[in-house]
Amino acid sequence: MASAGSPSVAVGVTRPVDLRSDTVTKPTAAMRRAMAEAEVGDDVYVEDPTVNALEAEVAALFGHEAALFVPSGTMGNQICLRLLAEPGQEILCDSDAHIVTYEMGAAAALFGLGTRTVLGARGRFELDAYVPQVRPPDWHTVRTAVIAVENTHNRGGGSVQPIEELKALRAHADEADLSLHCDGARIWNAHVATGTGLAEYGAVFDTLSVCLSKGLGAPVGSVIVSSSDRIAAARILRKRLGGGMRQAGILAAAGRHALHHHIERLADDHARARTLAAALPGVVVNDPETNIVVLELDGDAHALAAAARDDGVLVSVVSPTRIRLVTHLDVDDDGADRAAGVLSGLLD
Ligand code: TLP
Repeated sequence: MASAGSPSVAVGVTRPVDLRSDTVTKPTAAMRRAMAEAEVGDDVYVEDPTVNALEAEVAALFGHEAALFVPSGTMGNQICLRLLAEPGQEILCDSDAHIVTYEMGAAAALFGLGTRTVLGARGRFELDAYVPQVRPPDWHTVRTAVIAVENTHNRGGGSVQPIEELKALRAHADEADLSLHCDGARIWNAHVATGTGLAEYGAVFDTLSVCLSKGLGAPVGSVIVSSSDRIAAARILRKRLGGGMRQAGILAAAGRHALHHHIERLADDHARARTLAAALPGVVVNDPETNIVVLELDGDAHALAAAARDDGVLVSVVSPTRIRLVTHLDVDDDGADRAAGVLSGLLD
C-alpha cells in the first residue's frame, strides 16, 4: 500500500520523475558498497575511523581546522548559530532563508536566539542592504551577533551568492565584530556553477554547515566546519541535541563516496534544470544558475502538482502559486525531457 505522500503512480507504469527535492535520491550501488565495507567504531568516543576521515577531509576542503559530522543540515545550522551567538542576541539573514522558514523556529525555541530578516532579490546577499540593519553592541538594543548567508539559496531558486560580495562581507564583519555563518547545504552546486574554490568560500565564514544528503546524493548527514575550539564546543551541543551517533561510519562512508564521485557531476543537474526552464518559458521565475527551477503560476499550485503527479512527475508546492523543480542524481536526460513535456502540456 502506498504510504501518505508517496507517488500515486500504478506499479508497472514508468518510474515517476521525482523533482520535489534533491533530498529524495537513493544511494547508488557503489555508495551502498562503500557503506557496507566501512570500518566503524563508536563515534561518541571519537573512535569511528570513517567519521574521523570524513571530518578531516571536509575541514581541509574548506580550509578550516576542524569539522563535525551531524545528522542533518538543520542540526548543523543550529549548532553553528549557537556557537556564534549568545541567548538574547540576534541573527540577521534573508527573509526566505531556510533557517527562518523550515527549521521550526529552532534558534528561538532551543537557544534563545532572535532572528531578523532582510528582503533580498531571490535571496541574493547584498552587503548594502545588511549593513544598516546591524545593531552594534550597546546597552540599549539587541546585539546583532551573526550574519547568516545561504549559498546556494533554496527559495531563491538555487541562486549563487557572488564571491566578491561575500569577501566584502568578511571585511565588514572584521571591522564590525560580527560573526558569519554559511548555510552551505548546496555550496557544492555554487562551487561547480562558478568554479569558486570551496576554500575560497570557507575563508569568508566562521562556521559553515554543508550537506551530503542534497545534491551529493548521500542518504543522511551534514558536516559543520570551523576552528578546533568551536568544533570541540559543537561536539557538546550535538550530544545535547541527541545527535551523538555510534557506528556512524556507515553513513560517513556514503558521504565520503559522495565527495569523491558526485561533486563534478552536479554540472549535469544544472544543465537539466536549464532544459526544464527552457521548456516552460512563461512561468519560470529564475534563469537557473544551479539545480533549482521555480515556477510562478496564474492558477493553483496544488492543482498543478496533483495533475503532474497523475502524469508521473512529482513537484513541490512552495507557495499557493509557486512550484519548485529540483534536478538531482536520480533524474537523467530522459527524465528531464519527460518532465518538461508533461509540465509544458499541463501549462499550455
Ligand atoms: N531543504 C529541504 C527542505 O527542508 C526545504 C529541501 O527539500 O530543499 N539548508 C538548506 C538551504 C536546505 O535546503 C535544507 C533542506 C537544509 C538546510 C536542512 O537540511 P536537513 O533537511 O538535512 O535538515
